[in-house]
Parts: sequence; structure tokens; C-alpha cells
Amino acid sequence: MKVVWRDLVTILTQEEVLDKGFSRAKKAADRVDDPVKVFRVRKQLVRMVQTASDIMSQYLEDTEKSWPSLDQMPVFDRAMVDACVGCDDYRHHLSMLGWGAKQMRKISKQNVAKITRSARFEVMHDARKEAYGRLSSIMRRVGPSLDWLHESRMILRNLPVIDQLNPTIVVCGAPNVGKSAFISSLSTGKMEVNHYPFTTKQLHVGHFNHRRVPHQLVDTPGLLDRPMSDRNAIEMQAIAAIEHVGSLCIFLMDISESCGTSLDDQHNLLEEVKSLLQDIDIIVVVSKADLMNPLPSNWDEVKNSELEWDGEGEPNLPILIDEEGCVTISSTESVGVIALRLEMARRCKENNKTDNLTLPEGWYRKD
Ligand SMILES: Nc1nc2c(ncn2[C@@H]2O[C@H](COP(=O)(O)OP(=O)(O)O)[C@@H](O)[C@H]2O)c(=O)[nH]1
Ligand SMILES: [Mg+2]
Repeated sequence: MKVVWRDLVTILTQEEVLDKGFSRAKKAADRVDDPVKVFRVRKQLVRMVQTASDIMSQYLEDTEKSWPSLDQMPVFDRAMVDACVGCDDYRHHLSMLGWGAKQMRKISKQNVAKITRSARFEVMHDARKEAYGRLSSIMRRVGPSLDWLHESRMILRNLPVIDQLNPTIVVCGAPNVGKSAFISSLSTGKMEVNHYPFTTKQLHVGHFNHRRVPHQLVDTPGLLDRPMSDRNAIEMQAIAAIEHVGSLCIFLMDISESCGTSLDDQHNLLEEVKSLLQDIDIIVVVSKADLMNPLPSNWDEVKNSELEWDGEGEPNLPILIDEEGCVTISSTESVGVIALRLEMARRCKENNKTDNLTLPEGWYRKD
């Protein structure tokens, strides 16, 4: 169900498909052997028409089938396709290939009938020529769709990869509040930087495993880190896609204001994020706890319990809490991060419980 755009093979141009069809047709005709000239010529011409049509229509059908169907695609990928190349165009150009293949098979049938019905060389040759002309004209109609698919493949190959079957935690907050530091401190591997091909915006993805379940952490710089009065349709679509895959949102707030954004503006951003990600459970977390003076009162307790935990099971480690009673962490000192990670995994699981009743789109219940 996961869409792997990298696996799409290159798309031939209409000239290349025609070349392929006609050169294979010629080879097939050369192999025909019959001592009686009229039979031999007839067989050759029939072979040419059939082979050319078969090769080209098969190519078109295989290509159409090898592209993921929009109806079976996870919602995140579909929203990306829509934002990048447009779902209507996607559907139209793929269906043009199917249309072309059908027309070609029809032409082959009709002109083969003409060839076999006649014993006159001129009629037979004309029918072959006519078939080639009609096949070429169908290819000319399909050509722009092949070009479109070629271009789209280049774009779709670079789509960000999010596995919608695994929990996804969206990390937001103003610039410099510590989102990257937070994701890095939790991630086992390196943070991947993906690009939305349709904007200059990026998507940063980190991963951690909890009880063998990979959890994805995504940060969307430029998209959810500043208030924007005029997000364009494409950016809104990216946000909708993010909302759809998100199981949980962590909103980081830097109360030291060392990030350069005032607390008021951070609160405004929080309200905006809440309205944009309406369907996602949001936890507000205060970052950079190590800068607090005094340190949170349970700093040592949290630090020690995190150090003592052996990584097994799902203990309830104490959450780091600041003076105001807010959840907090220090990514640089690694305090409160593991306790929060356990809480995030719990929340993701809880939030998925209800989702399990409604299967992901494109999945069918077998009862
Ligand atoms: N003292 C302290 N600094 C932090 C912490 N987390 C991030 N920073 C610093 O804050 C700055 C911005 O962090 P970054 O993760 O790049 O923020 P982002 O823009 O939200 O991704 C960097 O200089 C970090 O070193 C933290 O927990 N404690
Ligand atoms: Mg960052």
C-alpha cells in the first residue's frame, strides 16, 4: 500500500514507442517463410500489423498499470500528487494510455481482416500502410500524455516519504525553539531532509522505535513555524496531508524567548496550528529547560530515572515539569526527553485505537 515513486521506470517518448513497435514488426515479418508468394506476403503483412500493434499497446497498458492507482493510494500520497502534478491530470493522462492501447488493438483487428480477405497485393499492402498510419496517429494523440508522465515521474520521485501505517508525530513551534534539536535527540538515525517538490519548503523526518514500532517525527519548516496570512492552496494541501498522517502534535515553546520570537507571537502561532491541525491531539512542551533559573524542581528525579531505565517495557517515567506546571524538556542536556518519548508513544497508540476501526483508505475488510 506504501507508494514507492522511486520504482517507476522511465517513460519512452512517442517516437521511441513507434520505433520499438515498427522495428519489432519488421523483424517478425522477416522471419515469415512460405514458398507461395501470396501466402507469404499476406502472412508478412499480418505479422507486421499485429506485432506493431501488440508491442505498442502492451507498452501503453504496462505503463498505465505500473503507476499507482489514485483510488488505492494513501491519503497523504494522494494529497502530494494533487499538489505536485494534479490528480485530474494524473487520472486523465494514465487513462489516455489505456485508450490508446484499445484503439491500437482495434486497428490491428480491422486491418488484419482487410489483408486476409484479399488476394490482391495492392489491397494487402494498402491495408498494412493504412494500419501503420492509423497506429502512428494514435501514438501522436498519446504522445503528450507520455511526455506529461515523463515530467511527472521526475517530480514524484522526490516526494517526501512518510509511511502512513506507522505513527507520525508532527513537531511544530516558532523558528529556533529547538525542534531540530528535539528530533535529533530522539532519533536513532540521521534526520532526513525531504523536499516538497512543489514549494521551496522542506520536510525533516526523524525516527525512533518504541517496542519495535517505528515512530516518525516530522518538522515542517516554513509551513507550520510562522503565522501566515496567505498560505497558498498548495501549502494548505501539504498541511492537510500532514494533518492526515499525524497521530500527535508536539508544539514547542521557548519561554526564554532566546529563539527571537516573543511569547505572544508563539501563542498566536499555537492558536493557528490548533486551527490548522484540528484533528490532531496537541501537547504543548516548553523547550530549553536547562536555561531555566531555577531548574525545574523535579530535574534530578527525571534525569536519574531516565538514566536508570534499561529501555525495556513501558514504565511511567516522571515527566519534567516547570514552575508553571508545564511539560518541559532539555534536548541539549537530554533531560525529560525520554519520559516525553514514552508519553508520546502512549498517546500515539491511544489515538490509533479508534483509527483501527476504520481501516486506512484503500484497504478492504474481508468479512
Ligand atoms: N540551551 C538549550 N538550547 C537549545 C535546546 N534545544 C535547542 N537549543 C538551541 O536553540 C537553537 C535553535 O535550535 P533548533 O533545534 O535549530 O531550532 P528549530 O529552528 O526549532 O529547529 C540552537 O542554537 C540550539 O542549540 C535546549 O534544550 N537547550
Ligand atoms: Mg530546525
